[in-house]
Amino acid sequence: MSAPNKSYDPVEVEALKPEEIERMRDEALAAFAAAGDLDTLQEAKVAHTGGASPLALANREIGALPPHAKAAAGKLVGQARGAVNKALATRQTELEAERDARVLVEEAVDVTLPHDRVPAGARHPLTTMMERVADVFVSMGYEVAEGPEVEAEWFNFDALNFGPDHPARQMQDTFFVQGADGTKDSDGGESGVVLRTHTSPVQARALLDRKAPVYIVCPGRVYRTDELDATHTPVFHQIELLAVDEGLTMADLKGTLDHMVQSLFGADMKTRLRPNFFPFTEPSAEMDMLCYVCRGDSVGNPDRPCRTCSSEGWIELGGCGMVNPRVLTACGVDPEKYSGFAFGFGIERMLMFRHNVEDMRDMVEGDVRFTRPFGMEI
Ligand code: FA5
Repeated sequence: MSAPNKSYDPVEVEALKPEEIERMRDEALAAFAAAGDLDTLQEAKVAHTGGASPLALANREIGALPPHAKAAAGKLVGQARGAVNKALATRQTELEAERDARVLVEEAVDVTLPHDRVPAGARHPLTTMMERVADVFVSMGYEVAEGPEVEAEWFNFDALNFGPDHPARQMQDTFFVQGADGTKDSDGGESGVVLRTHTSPVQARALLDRKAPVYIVCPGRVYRTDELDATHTPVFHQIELLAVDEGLTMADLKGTLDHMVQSLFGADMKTRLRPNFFPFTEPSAEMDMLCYVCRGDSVGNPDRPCRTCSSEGWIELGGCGMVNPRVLTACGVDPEKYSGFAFGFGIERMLMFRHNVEDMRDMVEGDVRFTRPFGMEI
Protein backbone atom coordinates (compact mmCIF):
# COMPACT_ATOMS: atom_id res chain seq x y z
CA MET A 1 0.00 0.00 0.00
CA SER A 2 1.24 3.59 -0.72
CA ALA A 3 2.37 6.09 1.96
CA PRO A 4 -0.35 8.34 3.53
CA ASN A 5 -1.78 10.65 0.92
CA LYS A 6 -1.04 14.04 2.48
CA SER A 7 -3.31 16.03 0.21
CA TYR A 8 -6.03 13.42 0.45
CA ASP A 9 -6.23 13.32 -3.32
CA PRO A 10 -6.52 9.87 -4.99
CA VAL A 11 -4.90 11.15 -8.16
CA GLU A 12 -1.69 11.56 -6.20
CA VAL A 13 -1.67 7.82 -5.57
CA GLU A 14 0.02 6.50 -8.68
CA ALA A 15 -2.03 3.31 -8.87
CA LEU A 16 -5.32 5.16 -8.59
CA LYS A 17 -4.72 7.79 -11.27
CA PRO A 18 -7.53 7.51 -13.88
CA GLU A 19 -5.12 7.04 -16.77
CA GLU A 20 -3.32 4.34 -14.79
CA ILE A 21 -6.59 2.50 -14.06
CA GLU A 22 -7.49 2.84 -17.76
CA ARG A 23 -4.14 1.36 -18.74
CA MET A 24 -4.60 -1.60 -16.39
CA ARG A 25 -8.10 -2.21 -17.79
CA ASP A 26 -6.91 -1.98 -21.40
CA GLU A 27 -3.99 -4.30 -20.74
CA ALA A 28 -6.39 -6.87 -19.28
CA LEU A 29 -8.82 -6.53 -22.18
CA ALA A 30 -5.97 -6.90 -24.68
CA ALA A 31 -4.64 -9.99 -22.89
CA PHE A 32 -8.08 -11.61 -22.95
CA ALA A 33 -8.60 -10.79 -26.61
CA ALA A 34 -5.17 -12.21 -27.45
CA ALA A 35 -5.78 -15.47 -25.57
CA GLY A 36 -6.26 -18.11 -28.28
CA ASP A 37 -7.27 -20.98 -26.01
CA LEU A 38 -8.72 -21.62 -22.61
CA ASP A 39 -5.34 -22.34 -20.99
CA THR A 40 -3.91 -18.97 -22.09
CA LEU A 41 -7.09 -17.25 -20.97
CA GLN A 42 -6.73 -18.87 -17.56
CA GLU A 43 -3.20 -17.44 -17.27
CA ALA A 44 -4.48 -13.99 -18.31
CA LYS A 45 -7.30 -14.28 -15.79
CA VAL A 46 -4.86 -14.93 -12.92
CA ALA A 47 -2.61 -12.07 -14.10
CA HIS A 48 -5.39 -9.47 -14.48
CA THR A 49 -8.11 -10.43 -11.97
CA GLY A 50 -6.17 -12.44 -9.35
CA GLY A 51 -5.22 -11.21 -5.88
CA ALA A 52 -1.86 -9.90 -7.13
CA SER A 53 -3.20 -8.27 -10.29
CA PRO A 54 -2.62 -4.48 -10.79
CA LEU A 55 -6.33 -3.71 -10.40
CA ALA A 56 -6.60 -5.75 -7.19
CA LEU A 57 -3.57 -3.90 -5.78
CA ALA A 58 -5.10 -0.55 -6.84
CA ASN A 59 -8.32 -1.54 -5.08
CA ARG A 60 -6.40 -2.07 -1.89
CA GLU A 61 -5.00 1.47 -2.12
CA ILE A 62 -8.54 2.84 -1.73
CA GLY A 63 -8.47 1.83 1.94
CA ALA A 64 -5.79 4.44 2.64
CA LEU A 65 -7.80 7.32 1.15
CA PRO A 66 -9.74 9.81 3.26
CA PRO A 67 -13.48 9.02 3.34
CA HIS A 68 -14.53 11.74 0.89
CA ALA A 69 -12.11 10.46 -1.77
CA LYS A 70 -12.97 6.78 -1.40
CA ALA A 71 -16.22 6.88 -3.35
CA ALA A 72 -14.79 8.37 -6.54
CA ALA A 73 -11.73 6.14 -6.48
CA GLY A 74 -13.87 3.11 -5.66
CA LYS A 75 -16.18 3.89 -8.56
CA LEU A 76 -13.24 4.23 -10.95
CA VAL A 77 -11.60 0.94 -9.93
CA GLY A 78 -14.98 -0.84 -9.68
CA GLN A 79 -15.95 0.17 -13.22
CA ALA A 80 -12.58 -0.98 -14.53
CA ARG A 81 -12.82 -4.33 -12.72
CA GLY A 82 -16.42 -4.75 -13.93
CA ALA A 83 -15.33 -4.17 -17.52
CA VAL A 84 -12.44 -6.60 -17.09
CA ASN A 85 -14.66 -9.33 -15.60
CA LYS A 86 -17.24 -8.84 -18.34
CA ALA A 87 -14.60 -9.11 -21.04
CA LEU A 88 -13.19 -12.20 -19.35
CA ALA A 89 -16.61 -13.89 -19.23
CA THR A 90 -17.30 -13.04 -22.86
CA ARG A 91 -13.96 -14.41 -24.04
CA GLN A 92 -14.41 -17.48 -21.86
CA THR A 93 -17.77 -18.19 -23.51
CA GLU A 94 -16.29 -17.66 -26.98
CA LEU A 95 -13.35 -19.98 -26.37
CA GLU A 96 -15.56 -22.68 -24.83
CA ALA A 97 -17.85 -22.55 -27.83
CA GLU A 98 -14.84 -22.83 -30.15
CA ARG A 99 -13.53 -25.81 -28.19
CA ASP A 100 -16.91 -27.58 -28.25
CA ALA A 101 -17.25 -27.05 -31.98
CA ARG A 102 -13.71 -28.40 -32.53
CA VAL A 103 -14.36 -31.48 -30.36
CA LEU A 104 -17.54 -32.19 -32.26
CA VAL A 105 -15.59 -32.19 -35.51
CA GLU A 106 -12.58 -34.11 -34.19
CA GLU A 107 -14.62 -36.78 -32.41
CA ALA A 108 -17.37 -37.06 -34.99
CA VAL A 109 -18.42 -40.66 -35.74
CA ASP A 110 -18.75 -41.49 -39.40
CA VAL A 111 -21.86 -43.63 -39.33
CA THR A 112 -21.36 -44.54 -42.97
CA LEU A 113 -18.15 -46.51 -42.23
CA PRO A 114 -18.48 -50.34 -42.22
CA HIS A 115 -19.09 -51.27 -38.56
CA ASP A 116 -18.23 -54.97 -38.46
CA ARG A 117 -14.93 -55.63 -40.12
CA VAL A 118 -14.55 -58.78 -37.99
CA PRO A 119 -17.02 -61.24 -39.51
CA ALA A 120 -19.48 -62.89 -37.13
CA GLY A 121 -19.01 -66.61 -36.59
CA ALA A 122 -21.70 -69.20 -37.12
CA ARG A 123 -22.25 -72.81 -36.22
CA HIS A 124 -21.06 -75.51 -38.58
CA PRO A 125 -23.75 -76.85 -40.94
CA LEU A 126 -23.22 -80.33 -39.46
CA THR A 127 -24.19 -78.99 -36.03
CA THR A 128 -27.29 -77.19 -37.27
CA MET A 129 -28.33 -80.20 -39.34
CA MET A 130 -27.93 -82.50 -36.30
CA GLU A 131 -29.97 -80.16 -34.11
CA ARG A 132 -32.67 -79.81 -36.73
CA VAL A 133 -33.08 -83.60 -36.87
CA ALA A 134 -33.05 -83.89 -33.07
CA ASP A 135 -35.70 -81.14 -32.84
CA VAL A 136 -38.10 -83.22 -34.92
CA PHE A 137 -38.03 -85.87 -32.21
CA VAL A 138 -37.94 -83.47 -29.28
CA SER A 139 -41.21 -82.02 -30.58
CA MET A 140 -42.62 -85.58 -30.50
CA GLY A 141 -41.65 -85.94 -26.82
CA TYR A 142 -38.31 -87.70 -27.20
CA GLU A 143 -35.54 -86.84 -24.73
CA VAL A 144 -32.02 -85.94 -25.91
CA ALA A 145 -29.54 -88.44 -24.41
CA GLU A 146 -25.76 -88.36 -24.46
CA GLY A 147 -23.00 -90.88 -23.92
CA PRO A 148 -19.20 -90.73 -23.74
CA GLU A 149 -17.09 -90.75 -26.89
CA VAL A 150 -14.44 -92.81 -25.06
CA GLU A 151 -16.61 -95.83 -24.40
CA ALA A 152 -16.35 -99.22 -22.71
CA GLU A 153 -16.10 -102.01 -25.24
CA TRP A 154 -18.96 -103.68 -23.37
CA PHE A 155 -21.38 -100.84 -24.21
CA ASN A 156 -20.10 -100.40 -27.77
CA PHE A 157 -20.23 -104.12 -28.64
CA ASP A 158 -21.16 -106.70 -25.95
CA ALA A 159 -24.37 -105.08 -24.71
CA LEU A 160 -25.40 -104.74 -28.36
CA ASN A 161 -25.02 -108.46 -29.05
CA PHE A 162 -21.81 -108.23 -31.10
CA GLY A 163 -20.15 -111.66 -30.86
CA PRO A 164 -16.58 -111.83 -29.53
CA ASP A 165 -15.28 -112.46 -33.04
CA HIS A 166 -17.37 -109.87 -34.83
CA PRO A 167 -15.15 -108.18 -37.43
CA ALA A 168 -16.19 -104.69 -36.23
CA ARG A 169 -14.20 -105.34 -33.05
CA GLN A 170 -10.95 -105.64 -34.98
CA MET A 171 -8.36 -102.90 -34.86
CA GLN A 172 -8.81 -102.30 -38.58
CA ASP A 173 -12.32 -100.99 -37.83
CA THR A 174 -12.13 -99.66 -34.28
CA PHE A 175 -9.83 -97.27 -32.43
CA PHE A 176 -8.84 -98.98 -29.16
CA VAL A 177 -7.74 -96.72 -26.32
CA GLN A 178 -4.53 -97.83 -24.64
CA GLY A 179 -4.63 -98.35 -20.86
CA ALA A 180 -3.09 -95.55 -18.76
CA ASP A 181 0.07 -97.65 -18.24
CA GLY A 182 0.19 -98.69 -21.89
CA THR A 183 -0.83 -102.25 -21.04
CA LYS A 184 -3.28 -104.36 -22.96
CA ASP A 185 -5.75 -107.02 -21.84
CA SER A 186 -4.49 -110.08 -19.99
CA ASP A 187 -5.04 -112.19 -23.11
CA GLY A 188 -2.90 -109.82 -25.14
CA GLY A 189 -6.01 -108.36 -26.70
CA GLU A 190 -7.23 -104.80 -26.48
CA SER A 191 -7.73 -102.55 -23.48
CA GLY A 192 -11.52 -102.84 -23.20
CA VAL A 193 -11.92 -99.13 -23.97
CA VAL A 194 -12.70 -97.83 -27.46
CA LEU A 195 -13.60 -94.62 -29.24
CA ARG A 196 -17.28 -95.39 -29.85
CA THR A 197 -17.82 -96.57 -33.41
CA HIS A 198 -21.51 -95.59 -33.44
CA THR A 199 -24.08 -93.87 -31.22
CA SER A 200 -25.83 -97.19 -30.48
CA PRO A 201 -24.07 -97.70 -27.09
CA VAL A 202 -26.25 -94.82 -25.86
CA GLN A 203 -29.18 -97.24 -26.36
CA ALA A 204 -27.72 -99.55 -23.71
CA ARG A 205 -26.84 -96.66 -21.39
CA ALA A 206 -30.32 -95.16 -21.70
CA LEU A 207 -32.02 -98.49 -20.93
CA LEU A 208 -29.82 -99.03 -17.88
CA ASP A 209 -30.29 -95.44 -16.64
CA ARG A 210 -34.06 -95.20 -17.10
CA LYS A 211 -37.11 -97.33 -16.53
CA ALA A 212 -39.14 -98.33 -19.60
CA PRO A 213 -40.88 -96.76 -21.44
CA VAL A 214 -37.86 -95.02 -22.98
CA TYR A 215 -37.91 -92.54 -25.87
CA ILE A 216 -34.52 -90.99 -26.61
CA VAL A 217 -32.69 -89.30 -29.47
CA CYS A 218 -28.90 -89.17 -29.38
CA PRO A 219 -26.83 -86.98 -31.70
CA GLY A 220 -23.07 -87.39 -31.37
CA ARG A 221 -19.57 -87.85 -32.72
CA VAL A 222 -18.25 -91.32 -33.55
CA TYR A 223 -14.92 -92.75 -34.75
CA ARG A 224 -13.86 -95.46 -37.17
CA THR A 225 -10.48 -96.33 -38.66
CA ASP A 226 -11.69 -95.31 -42.12
CA GLU A 227 -9.38 -93.34 -44.38
CA LEU A 228 -10.44 -89.76 -45.10
CA ASP A 229 -11.82 -89.71 -48.64
CA ALA A 230 -14.72 -88.22 -50.57
CA THR A 231 -17.33 -90.38 -48.81
CA HIS A 232 -15.65 -91.39 -45.53
CA THR A 233 -14.08 -89.66 -42.58
CA PRO A 234 -12.55 -91.29 -39.48
CA VAL A 235 -14.49 -88.85 -37.25
CA PHE A 236 -18.11 -88.35 -38.18
CA HIS A 237 -21.54 -87.79 -36.65
CA GLN A 238 -24.54 -90.01 -36.21
CA ILE A 239 -27.99 -89.52 -34.82
CA GLU A 240 -29.60 -92.42 -33.02
CA LEU A 241 -33.20 -92.99 -32.05
CA LEU A 242 -34.52 -95.51 -29.53
CA ALA A 243 -38.10 -96.17 -28.46
CA VAL A 244 -38.94 -98.94 -25.98
CA ASP A 245 -42.50 -99.38 -24.80
CA GLU A 246 -45.26 -101.94 -24.59
CA GLY A 247 -46.61 -103.06 -27.94
CA LEU A 248 -44.26 -101.22 -30.32
CA THR A 249 -44.05 -102.77 -33.77
CA MET A 250 -42.26 -102.31 -37.08
CA ALA A 251 -45.24 -100.15 -38.16
CA ASP A 252 -44.33 -97.62 -35.44
CA LEU A 253 -40.75 -97.58 -36.75
CA LYS A 254 -41.93 -96.98 -40.31
CA GLY A 255 -44.37 -94.26 -39.26
CA THR A 256 -41.65 -92.50 -37.22
CA LEU A 257 -39.21 -92.61 -40.15
CA ASP A 258 -41.85 -91.23 -42.52
CA HIS A 259 -42.65 -88.42 -40.08
CA MET A 260 -38.95 -87.53 -39.84
CA VAL A 261 -38.34 -87.27 -43.59
CA GLN A 262 -41.59 -85.39 -44.10
CA SER A 263 -40.61 -82.87 -41.41
CA LEU A 264 -37.15 -82.40 -42.93
CA PHE A 265 -37.79 -82.71 -46.67
CA GLY A 266 -41.49 -82.10 -47.35
CA ALA A 267 -44.96 -83.62 -46.90
CA ASP A 268 -44.73 -85.89 -49.96
CA MET A 269 -41.64 -87.72 -48.66
CA LYS A 270 -41.61 -91.38 -47.72
CA THR A 271 -39.18 -94.11 -46.71
CA ARG A 272 -38.71 -97.75 -47.58
CA LEU A 273 -37.03 -100.60 -45.69
CA ARG A 274 -34.73 -103.24 -47.14
CA PRO A 275 -33.63 -106.33 -45.19
CA ASN A 276 -30.22 -106.03 -43.55
CA PHE A 277 -28.38 -107.32 -40.49
CA PHE A 278 -27.31 -105.60 -37.27
CA PRO A 279 -26.56 -107.72 -34.17
CA PHE A 280 -28.60 -105.39 -31.94
CA THR A 281 -31.81 -105.29 -34.00
CA GLU A 282 -33.98 -108.16 -35.15
CA PRO A 283 -35.36 -107.87 -37.73
CA SER A 284 -32.98 -105.27 -39.15
CA ALA A 285 -33.33 -103.08 -42.20
CA GLU A 286 -31.56 -100.55 -44.33
CA MET A 287 -33.69 -97.45 -44.58
CA ASP A 288 -33.96 -95.42 -47.77
CA MET A 289 -35.83 -92.20 -48.39
CA LEU A 290 -37.41 -91.04 -51.61
CA CYS A 291 -34.90 -88.95 -53.57
CA TYR A 292 -35.69 -85.42 -52.48
CA VAL A 293 -34.57 -84.02 -55.88
CA CYS A 294 -36.45 -86.13 -58.45
CA ARG A 295 -39.06 -87.59 -56.07
CA GLY A 296 -38.60 -90.90 -57.95
CA ASP A 297 -39.51 -89.41 -61.35
CA SER A 298 -36.10 -90.26 -62.83
CA VAL A 299 -36.59 -94.02 -62.49
CA GLY A 300 -36.87 -95.56 -65.97
CA ASN A 301 -36.98 -92.06 -67.45
CA PRO A 302 -33.77 -91.40 -69.48
CA ASP A 303 -35.06 -87.91 -70.34
CA ARG A 304 -34.90 -86.88 -66.70
CA PRO A 305 -31.73 -88.40 -65.20
CA CYS A 306 -31.05 -87.56 -61.53
CA ARG A 307 -27.47 -87.13 -60.32
CA THR A 308 -28.45 -87.18 -56.64
CA CYS A 309 -29.89 -90.71 -56.60
CA SER A 310 -28.25 -91.96 -59.84
CA SER A 311 -31.82 -92.29 -61.17
CA GLU A 312 -32.60 -94.98 -58.60
CA GLY A 313 -35.35 -92.90 -56.99
CA TRP A 314 -34.17 -93.69 -53.44
CA ILE A 315 -31.31 -92.53 -51.21
CA GLU A 316 -29.83 -94.73 -48.48
CA LEU A 317 -30.16 -93.08 -45.08
CA GLY A 318 -28.94 -95.58 -42.43
CA GLY A 319 -29.78 -98.67 -40.43
CA CYS A 320 -32.79 -99.54 -38.31
CA GLY A 321 -34.77 -102.38 -36.82
CA MET A 322 -36.64 -103.75 -33.83
CA VAL A 323 -34.45 -103.84 -30.73
CA ASN A 324 -33.06 -107.36 -30.34
CA PRO A 325 -34.61 -108.98 -27.20
CA ARG A 326 -31.07 -109.95 -26.18
CA VAL A 327 -30.19 -106.27 -25.88
CA LEU A 328 -33.28 -105.65 -23.75
CA THR A 329 -32.33 -108.55 -21.50
CA ALA A 330 -28.68 -107.39 -21.21
CA CYS A 331 -30.00 -103.98 -20.09
CA GLY A 332 -32.51 -105.35 -17.55
CA VAL A 333 -35.66 -104.78 -19.61
CA ASP A 334 -38.23 -107.60 -19.81
CA PRO A 335 -38.54 -108.53 -23.52
CA GLU A 336 -41.82 -110.34 -22.78
CA LYS A 337 -43.38 -107.06 -21.74
CA TYR A 338 -41.53 -104.49 -23.82
CA SER A 339 -40.48 -104.17 -27.41
CA GLY A 340 -38.66 -101.35 -29.15
CA PHE A 341 -37.33 -99.92 -32.37
CA ALA A 342 -34.15 -98.05 -33.15
CA PHE A 343 -32.47 -96.37 -36.05
CA GLY A 344 -29.24 -94.50 -36.73
CA PHE A 345 -27.74 -92.65 -39.66
CA GLY A 346 -24.77 -90.50 -40.60
CA ILE A 347 -25.14 -86.72 -40.56
CA GLU A 348 -22.26 -86.12 -43.01
CA ARG A 349 -23.92 -88.32 -45.62
CA MET A 350 -27.24 -86.58 -45.03
CA LEU A 351 -25.58 -83.16 -45.47
CA MET A 352 -23.93 -84.46 -48.66
CA PHE A 353 -27.09 -85.48 -50.45
CA ARG A 354 -29.22 -82.74 -48.89
CA HIS A 355 -26.89 -80.00 -50.20
CA ASN A 356 -25.15 -81.74 -53.10
CA VAL A 357 -21.77 -81.72 -51.34
CA GLU A 358 -19.52 -83.86 -53.50
CA ASP A 359 -16.57 -84.33 -51.15
CA MET A 360 -16.85 -85.07 -47.42
CA ARG A 361 -13.35 -83.65 -46.90
CA ASP A 362 -14.80 -80.16 -47.43
CA MET A 363 -16.78 -80.60 -44.20
CA VAL A 364 -13.75 -81.20 -42.01
CA GLU A 365 -11.24 -78.71 -43.38
CA GLY A 366 -12.69 -75.68 -41.60
CA ASP A 367 -12.66 -73.44 -44.67
CA VAL A 368 -15.31 -70.72 -44.30
CA ARG A 369 -15.79 -70.67 -48.06
CA PHE A 370 -17.49 -74.04 -47.60
CA THR A 371 -19.62 -73.14 -44.57
CA ARG A 372 -20.63 -69.57 -45.59
CA PRO A 373 -23.24 -70.58 -48.22
CA PHE A 374 -25.09 -72.49 -45.52
CA GLY A 375 -25.95 -69.17 -43.85
CA MET A 376 -24.94 -67.59 -40.59
CA GLU A 377 -27.20 -69.47 -38.20
CA ILE A 378 -25.96 -68.95 -34.64
C1 FA5 B 1 -24.54 -98.17 -37.61
O1 FA5 B 1 -23.63 -97.49 -37.20
C2 FA5 B 1 -25.66 -98.59 -36.70
N1 FA5 B 1 -25.33 -98.27 -35.35
C3 FA5 B 1 -26.96 -97.91 -37.14
C4 FA5 B 1 -28.17 -98.49 -36.47
C5 FA5 B 1 -28.70 -97.85 -35.37
C6 FA5 B 1 -28.76 -99.66 -36.95
C7 FA5 B 1 -29.81 -98.38 -34.72
C8 FA5 B 1 -29.85 -100.19 -36.32
C9 FA5 B 1 -30.40 -99.53 -35.23
P1 FA5 B 1 -23.67 -98.25 -40.06
O2 FA5 B 1 -22.38 -98.86 -39.75
O3 FA5 B 1 -24.34 -98.67 -41.31
O4 FA5 B 1 -24.73 -98.47 -38.87
O5 FA5 B 1 -23.50 -96.66 -40.06
C10 FA5 B 1 -24.63 -95.80 -40.13
C11 FA5 B 1 -24.33 -94.61 -41.04
O6 FA5 B 1 -23.13 -93.94 -40.64
C12 FA5 B 1 -24.07 -94.97 -42.50
O7 FA5 B 1 -25.29 -95.13 -43.18
C13 FA5 B 1 -23.33 -93.77 -42.99
O8 FA5 B 1 -24.24 -92.73 -43.28
C14 FA5 B 1 -22.56 -93.32 -41.77
N2 FA5 B 1 -21.14 -93.68 -41.85
C15 FA5 B 1 -20.56 -94.89 -41.66
N3 FA5 B 1 -19.23 -94.81 -41.78
C16 FA5 B 1 -18.94 -93.54 -42.10
C17 FA5 B 1 -17.72 -92.79 -42.36
N4 FA5 B 1 -16.52 -93.35 -42.28
N5 FA5 B 1 -17.81 -91.48 -42.63
C18 FA5 B 1 -19.01 -90.88 -42.66
N6 FA5 B 1 -20.18 -91.49 -42.43
C19 FA5 B 1 -20.15 -92.82 -42.15
